[in-house]
Formats: sequence, structure tokens, C-alpha cells
Amino acid sequence: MTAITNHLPTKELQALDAAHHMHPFTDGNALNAAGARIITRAKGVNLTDSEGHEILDGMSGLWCVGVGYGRQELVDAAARQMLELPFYNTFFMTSHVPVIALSAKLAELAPDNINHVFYASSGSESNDTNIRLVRHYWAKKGKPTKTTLISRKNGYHGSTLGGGSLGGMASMQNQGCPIIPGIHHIDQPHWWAEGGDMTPEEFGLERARQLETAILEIGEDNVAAFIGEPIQGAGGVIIPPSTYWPEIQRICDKYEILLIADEVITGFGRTGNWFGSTTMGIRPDIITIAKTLTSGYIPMGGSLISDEIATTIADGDFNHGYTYSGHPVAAAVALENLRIIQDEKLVERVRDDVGPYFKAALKTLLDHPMVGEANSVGLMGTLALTPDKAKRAKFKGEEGDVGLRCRTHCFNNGLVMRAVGDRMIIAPPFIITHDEIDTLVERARKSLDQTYEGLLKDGLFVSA
Ligand code: PXG
Repeated sequence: MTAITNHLPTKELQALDAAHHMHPFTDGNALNAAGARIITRAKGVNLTDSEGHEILDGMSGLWCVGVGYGRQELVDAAARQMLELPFYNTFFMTSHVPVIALSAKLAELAPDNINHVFYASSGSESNDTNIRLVRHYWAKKGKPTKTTLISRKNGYHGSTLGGGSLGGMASMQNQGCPIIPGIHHIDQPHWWAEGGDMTPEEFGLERARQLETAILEIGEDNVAAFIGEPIQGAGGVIIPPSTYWPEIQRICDKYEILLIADEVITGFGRTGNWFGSTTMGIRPDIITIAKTLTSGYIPMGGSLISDEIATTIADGDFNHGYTYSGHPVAAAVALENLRIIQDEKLVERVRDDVGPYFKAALKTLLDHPMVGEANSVGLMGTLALTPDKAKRAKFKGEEGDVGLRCRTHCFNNGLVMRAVGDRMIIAPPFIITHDEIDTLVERARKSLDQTYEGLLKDGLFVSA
């Protein structure tokens, strides 16, 4: 058989892909009919596909390639570690240097009360760990009935049975993922879509207080933890009203409920601080990490854990772990990635330089007839598309059709911008320059124009 390489014709690659590769969250027949876009290489913030098109990656891969593509340092760190010690487990009273160094580094970066790490290979696995961890913690504290975790509709916490249950995506739960016992969902703080006539501040408080209502219903003695993303990512970059997180923190404190910040997207600089918890002013007991931990060069996830929890469960086995918990190559890459973020001051860059520049550039799109909201925190941005800005109206027809049209125009104009329903979301690498942000917004505007013209032509620029 001939080797399958970048140099095969695109059509042949697409045919092999269609024949053998099942894609995540994808309509297989639609994909096979269209043919996958084959990405062959990348450098900085730009992807190149098998037809030689250059595409500005406004999504950092999948929210992960913070330091950008083509970093030789990360390649070298992986190669060195593979030669020295490609694998060893950490189960039976053994450890290794990369995992020790990474854990100490993460303890240094994490909030003061957090100095311990439990590793996994993804965000989903890490949240599965968290479910077991908080229940085990409360059992150790002599409160074994505290088992329920409260999370949010339209939150995203992964695709395993645990992560998918914590998440609030009905489309997932309807497909073989019935919500596991002991999970309760409250509404999300999505003012644009659900805030009605309330001010954002009133609405933020109302949504946070649903946590208190749920705790009182379920009983304080039965609730283990609340989990939320500081800013919902996969749900559409939902930036909560300023009143939301302080009220959630107050409620968690009052009822002795652990707070888990799922920072798989917001961690390691995305919001302009090392953690989105800092940006939102909260004090979590556990922080879920993945993605930018390694800038996506190799899979790794984990749970950053408070001293209180770690010391409480230290007495006796915690019967949980993954073959690749603390994988030495992943740990070496993570460590080098964090060194780059720190040495190149990328967190400060997002906070003080490219973050504010990006926000101002996005806001220029507010004059577009279809853009009702343009907002960002750090390098996490969102555009709400609407046929009626004043009413924050939805489009007539299937929700998400307009977003998909726009996403397709973006791709064709050399920009990856994702659609969640009819919201567009953007999260470029931290190394993006002002010029590249200008290019991103230019391509976004062109795509919005084409989407708008198409809707007018098809008579679809109409409210539901
Ligand atoms: N928590 C959060 C907050 C996430 O965003 C996970 C957990 C799960 O991580 P893993 O590594 O198991 O995928 C995520 C993942 C999207 C998209 O389309 C977002 C994610 C994954 C896939 C697609 O925005 N986030």
C-alpha cells in the first residue's frame, strides 16, 4: 500500500477520510458529501490546507494553541523526554521528574489555596475525576450524603458520561448519555438570549440565586459542589453579568458547597489572567485544566485541588486514576509551554495589549446591520447575529442556519470563526499581532456582508 501523505490529492484524502474516519460532533453523511477540509500544516496563527489556502485560525485549533503553531521548543521538549523516559506510571509509589516539576509549577501559578494536581489526558476525564473527588472528600469529612453536583444548562464539561452529564447540552444527553444520578442543572446567565426586560445586573443576580433555590430544595446536606465555566465557551462565549459570580461565591460559602471552576478554556491566559477565576473574582476549590496547558501540542488535562481537599483525602487510597495520569512527555511539553507563556509575558500581552485591541476591533463590527452584540474578555470574543438588535430577536427558521452560513463564508474568506447557534465565537492564539487582528476583523466583516446579502436575497432577514 502507498503511504498516505500530505502529497496525496485532496480528493483521495477526502475519500479515505470519509471511508474510515468518524468525526466528533459531525453529521457523517453531510461531511462525506462535502469532503473534509484537510489541514496540512500551520505556523503562527495561520493554517494551510491541502489546496494551499491560508486560513487565519481564529479558534486556536479548538481553544488550545495559545502559543501559536510551529514552536520548536515544544517539539524539542517532547523529543528529549521521549528519549529519556517516554512513559512511566505514577500509580505504585513512583514518580518522575517532569510530573514533579510541572506540579510544582502549577502550584506556583494557581491561586494561593491551591497547591495540588491530579492529572488526566483531557478536560472530560478531569471533570469525571472531579465528580468522584468531591464526593470522596465529603465522605471523608463525615458527610457522605453530600453527593449532588449542580451545574448549568448550556454549560460544557466534556463528552464522557460524567462530563456530558455535568454539561447542559440536551443534544448530547439525548444520545445515549442519560444524566447520571446526582446532577442537577440550573439556568445559565445568558442575558442576551434569556434576560428579557431585566437589566443584565438584575438578571445576573436572578440566575445566581437559582443556585440558592436549588440548594434549599435538594438540601444543603446533599449538595457537594457547584461547577461552572467562568465564561461559557462552547455554549457561545457567554460573558456573565458582573453580578453573577460574586453572588455564586456568596452562596457557595454560605452553604459549604465546593466551587469547581472549569477552566479548560479560560485557563492559562485566555481571559488576561492565568485563570478566569481571577478575572471573575472567584475563589474555587478545584480548577479543571486542559487545552492551553500544553497549547494542544499533546493531550493533557487535570484538576488543580485545594490544600483542604488534598489533605482531607490524603488519608487512605483514592481509588481513581488513568494510565496516562501525569504522562512524562505531556508533562515536559506542558512545562515548556508554561515557560513560554511566562517568559514571553503572553498573559500580560492578552490583558494589556492584544486583548484590549481585539475588543476595540470587534466593537467596530457593531455598525453591521446584523451584529447586535460584539464583546470579549481577553481573547475570548463573541458576536450575536440578529435580525432586530433592539429586540435581541432570533432569526426566523432553524436556529443556527445563519451562524452556519457565516461560518462557511468565513472559511472561504480565509478565517476560522466558529458558530454556536447564531452566535459567532472567536478565540485566536495569544501571539496574534495587531495586524493579524485587523485581518481577522476585515475577513469577519466581509463574511458578515456576504451572509447578510444572502439572507436578504433569500428573504430570511426576518425575526422569528
Ligand atoms: N470543559 C470545558 C469548559 C471545555 O470547554 C471540556 C471540559 C472537555 O475537554 P476535552 O479535552 O475532553 O474535550 C471542554 C472542551 C467547541 C468545543 O466546539 C469545545 C470543547 C471541546 C470540543 C469542542 O467549542 N471544549
